[in-house]
Amino acid sequence: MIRNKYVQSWIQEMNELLSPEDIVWVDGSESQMKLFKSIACGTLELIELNQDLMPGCYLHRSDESDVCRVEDRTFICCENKIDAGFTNNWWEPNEAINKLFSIAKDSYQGRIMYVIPFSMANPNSEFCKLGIEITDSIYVALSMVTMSRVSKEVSKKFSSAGENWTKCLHCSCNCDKDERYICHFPEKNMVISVNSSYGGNALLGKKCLALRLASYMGKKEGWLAEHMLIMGIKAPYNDEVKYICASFPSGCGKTDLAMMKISEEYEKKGYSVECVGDDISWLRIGPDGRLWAMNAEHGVFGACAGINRKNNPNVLETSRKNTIFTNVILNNDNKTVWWEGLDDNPPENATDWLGDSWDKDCGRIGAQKNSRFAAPITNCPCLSKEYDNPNGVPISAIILGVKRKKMTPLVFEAQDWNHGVFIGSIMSSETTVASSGKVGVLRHDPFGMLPFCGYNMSDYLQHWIDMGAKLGDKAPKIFGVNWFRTDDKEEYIWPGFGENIRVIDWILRRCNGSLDVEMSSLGLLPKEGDIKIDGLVIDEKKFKSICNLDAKMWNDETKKIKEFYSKFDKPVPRELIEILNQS
Ligand code: GTP
Ligand code: SPV
Ligand code: MN
Repeated sequence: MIRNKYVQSWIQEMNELLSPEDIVWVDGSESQMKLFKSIACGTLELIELNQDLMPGCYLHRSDESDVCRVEDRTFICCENKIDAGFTNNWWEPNEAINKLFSIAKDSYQGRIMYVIPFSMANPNSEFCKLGIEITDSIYVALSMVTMSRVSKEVSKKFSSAGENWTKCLHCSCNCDKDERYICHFPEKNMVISVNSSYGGNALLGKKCLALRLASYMGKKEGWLAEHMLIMGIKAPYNDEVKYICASFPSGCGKTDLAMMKISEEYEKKGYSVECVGDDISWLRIGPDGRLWAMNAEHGVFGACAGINRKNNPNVLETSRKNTIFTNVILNNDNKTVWWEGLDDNPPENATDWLGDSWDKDCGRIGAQKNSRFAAPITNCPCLSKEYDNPNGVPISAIILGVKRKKMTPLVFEAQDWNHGVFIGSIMSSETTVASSGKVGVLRHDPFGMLPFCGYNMSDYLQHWIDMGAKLGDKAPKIFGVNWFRTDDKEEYIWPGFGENIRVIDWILRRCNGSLDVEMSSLGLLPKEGDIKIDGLVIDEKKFKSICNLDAKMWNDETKKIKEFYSKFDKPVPRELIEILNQS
């Protein structure tokens, strides 16, 4: 129980609306989590995995329709439509609440109402944000404890928080996809989500609070909430670890980069990589005038597809204990999990994500394409000792990544901060399975924030420009990357994963001012030979092609950018228009 009259009156109000059988306050304690897991195993919401091989691990299967974020059913419910902007769906707040409450009414009947007081970012940081999620799903409750910070200490913080916390209401309902709504009320500091229990739709501290509402708060308070990983890199020519942030749209490689395993050869040369965060960064200007970043989360909600011992052993290792898997294959013989691409040993006696019997020759894939794992970030073998620093870490460079078969070079550098904001504003990337809708469709996704910016996109870009003006000559350099260029056979040209250290190396050297560059219309490109490819199996001609900008393709691209800018419902900052006109 929390001593805060605003909390108590909201719980009372929700109790009357939802009519639960009982109320359980979640404190995240080990004994409570143990109890929840045993209850969830009893109701088959969780399946216990092999506790010798994978201690503390469980499998969950979702409703067939409920496997990813649903952007077309996600709304910003602010007073004025223009404040949500053309990149968001808008719904008048009172109308939205009426509809959502009619769906939520009595929907907890015969069920438990779990009340989860949580903190996004370290609760000892002056920058943390408190929230309370109410849910009737024990799977959501367990996942929230992994992904955010839930503890007795956090609960105590509410007694002096007044009204300064976010209301997060989640109702499982009957998972009706036609009545599924993920609604954000920035002016009321509230989120309501009904009819989905999938991560980004239901773990309301994550995308809903820490990005959509936090981006709105950041605009008002002078900071940035971004879809970015944070990593530290030790390089032989730097005395200290340098930290960088990198944004990529959903499903384009953040978790992999944040935890990348570099080759022994690079380790021997004196490089090492550490992870601070893999999905959501909060960025502020510190007392020293530099940009500082902190991880808003405390867990990893990672995609399983693509994880294996070769490409990303650190990500695999992160998911080997105290992890909840969703929608992967169950090996019935040894009660472990499997997904396509994990290794060459598909289980013989297996059950697929839908609960049907499965084997490799049955003609169906067994793991849902957006199957996920939720693991404590403390599992990460390369976790930075700074991951929890209440001040965050100082940022030396910002990377803006996209997934594009053509056009965007492997790496390039912005001429200055505003040019970097321009590059962020024109990011165009292929859609992935992280969200419903067609996969592989190229779309503009500024800063990887298209689905997560909780306010008008013009104001967001202006806010980035304003942050740069405040940072002045202390602003980090901004870079673009694209690991995903393909050849005529549709095969990736760049080996990616651990070899991305070679690109990061170029970026860090550029931050030290030690390399020269080539000019291009998109930005500064590496000079031939400056990105090391020794020891790689890569066709030199193809490598050269991904390091350069094709003039005709860029020319076509500028037309698409103009078209995109013309869709904005408030003026695009003039600094960006000027850059476009010169490009
Ligand atoms: P979300 O959690 O949805 O935001 O995804 P993410 O941005 O964290 O992406 P993640 O690291 O889960 O990777 C997504 C997909 O990209 C996986 O299928 C990876 O195998 C693939 N991927 C990641 N890095 C690379 C790379 O360097 N090269 C190639 N070719 N593929 C990569
Ligand atoms: C994403 O889609 O960007 C994710 C997964 O990281 S979710 O948390 O569901 O948004
Ligand atoms: Mn993500």
